[in-house]
This record gives sequence, structure tokens and C-alpha cells, in this order.
Amino acid sequence: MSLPKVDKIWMDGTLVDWDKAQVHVLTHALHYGSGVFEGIRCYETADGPAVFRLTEHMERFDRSARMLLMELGCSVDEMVEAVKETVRVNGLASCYIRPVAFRGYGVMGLDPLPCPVQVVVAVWPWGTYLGEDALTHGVAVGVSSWRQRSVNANPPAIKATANYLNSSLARIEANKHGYEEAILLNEDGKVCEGTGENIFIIKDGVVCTPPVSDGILEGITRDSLMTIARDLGYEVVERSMVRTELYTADEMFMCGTAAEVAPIRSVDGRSLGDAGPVTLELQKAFFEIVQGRNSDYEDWLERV
Ligand code: PPE
Repeated sequence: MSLPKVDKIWMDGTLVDWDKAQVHVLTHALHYGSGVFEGIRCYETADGPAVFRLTEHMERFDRSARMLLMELGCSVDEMVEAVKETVRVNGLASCYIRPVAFRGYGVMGLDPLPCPVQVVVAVWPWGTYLGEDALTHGVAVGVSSWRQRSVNANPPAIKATANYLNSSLARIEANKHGYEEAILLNEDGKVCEGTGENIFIIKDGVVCTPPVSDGILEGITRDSLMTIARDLGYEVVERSMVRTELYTADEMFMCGTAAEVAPIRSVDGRSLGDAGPVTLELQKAFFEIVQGRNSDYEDWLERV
């Protein structure tokens, strides 16, 4: 995917031209992965562009930074404003939003604390993440030979740039094996998540997703879908699951800001068939909400 350029990027409090949003090659984060980020989507609605659960995303950003003792130098409210301003100034009806905070230029070595912190918000138009047909025809996934990072090493709960080395290894392997996406198990064999998505299975009408304690990112899309499923009357449980449950699930899907709600059509070459009824119902409800067509969830939309 080559990046579609837009006009401005927000960098440390000011809007700069896209081509001028640059850093030094001795930026700490480039060498040691000392950064945290978010992925957020702004959707086109009848009342103009609306950012889905923006405050919750910026709260997670703030938590990720705090866990790494990284001073952002601005409050969650100020970050929310920075995002809105960046979307507005670029005149986009819908887009993907990428806030990133990282240790900048000035000091080298493994102690990041003396390094300055830089904060950036970039936006660009980003269509379907897992391929053109992902949302309709579903994706083929494979269980990775790479393991999910332990909760005690590069903790999955921190949305840190360094964590995505592991995701990249898994994604490369999956793609080389002909799958669209990988699923990672932890060292105990428990199902965790995709390289950039949470996962759900549906078994006997119950909607199940792995618990945070097995080592996942606490996804905002995951949280939204648990709420939506409960509101639709489904039983929703967070519980550990093992690989074979993926083969015997009635339905399965992945979800995330970039991936949205993507049905899974096969796991390790074992077919699950076309997207099932519960997946389709949740996917439909999700898109109605993010596109501002369900006023019951209006609180989740933040107008720019
Ligand atoms: N797990 C991981 C590892 C993850 O990266 C994401 C988001 C999720 C779960 C879902 O979280 P949420 O977006 O809050 O529902 N992945 C982001 C980055 C993707 C990328 O390729 O970059 C995203 O979806 O924006």
C-alpha cells in the first residue's frame, strides 16, 4: 500500500506540510522502537466526518505512554483537539488517523528517559485493510509459528511500536503461506489475536473472545462489538481458547480499527464456510453505528 499524501501533518503542536514532517536518522525510536501509537478511523456520516471513539483511543494512547514513562506534554483533551484539527485541515470526509509519540533525537543508548518526546498526528485515506473482498468474502488465516509476546515481555497491552516486530514476522509468514492474516497463540497455546486485530468465535450462539489476561491488546473495536452483541441479546464471554476451537467454531471474525469487522473463511486450510449470520449481523450493526445511522450509539461518534 503506498501512502496517499494529504496536505498537513500535526507535529509537536504545529501543522506542517506532509513532505516536511521529518525526523533525524539518529531518532531514538528508529533504533530502539521507543514509541507508542494509535489507529483511529474517521467515517463519513450524514452530519459530516465523525471520529469513532476518539476519546477512548486517546486515553489508551495516554496509558501506553504512561506505561513507558513517556511524557506527552499534552492532555487527552488536547490530543483529541489535535486529531480533530488535523482531520479538519486536510478536508477529508473519512480517513485513518495515526497518532504516534516517540523518543526523538538527542541521546543514544537504551535508557530512553533522557530523550525528548515527539508527538505526531497523521491522517490519510485508507480503504479496506485485509484486501478488497475481506469484508464480504472473508479472510483465510493461518496459525503462526511465531508466538504472541508474553505479558512479561513487550507486553501486548501497551500499543508500542516495538511490539509490531513480532506482528510483522507473523504477517510475513502468513502471506508467504498464502493466508491473508495470522493468528498468534501465546506460549501456553492459548489463542490471542491477529497481527493487528482481535478475534472472536461464535459457538452454539455464544460470542467468545480471548481475555486480556492471555496477552492481547484491549481493542476498542473488540469492546464495541462486545457491547453491540450484548445489546442484540447475545451471550458474550471472554475466555481462553485453544487452536482446535478455531477449527470447530461455527463462525469466526477478526476486528480492529483498520480491519473493521472481517469474517474468517478458513483457518489453516480448514474451511468455515461463508460469513455466518451472527458475524453478518454484528458487521452490519457496526457499520450502521460508525456511519452515524444508529442514534443509540451517537456517544461513540466525535464530530470534527
Ligand atoms: N490487536 C492488535 C495487535 C492491534 O494492533 C490492533 C489494532 C487491535 C488488536 C485492535 O484494536 P482496536 O483498533 O482498538 O480495535 N491495530 C491497529 C494497527 C494496524 C496497522 O496495521 O498498523 C489498527 O487497527 O489501527
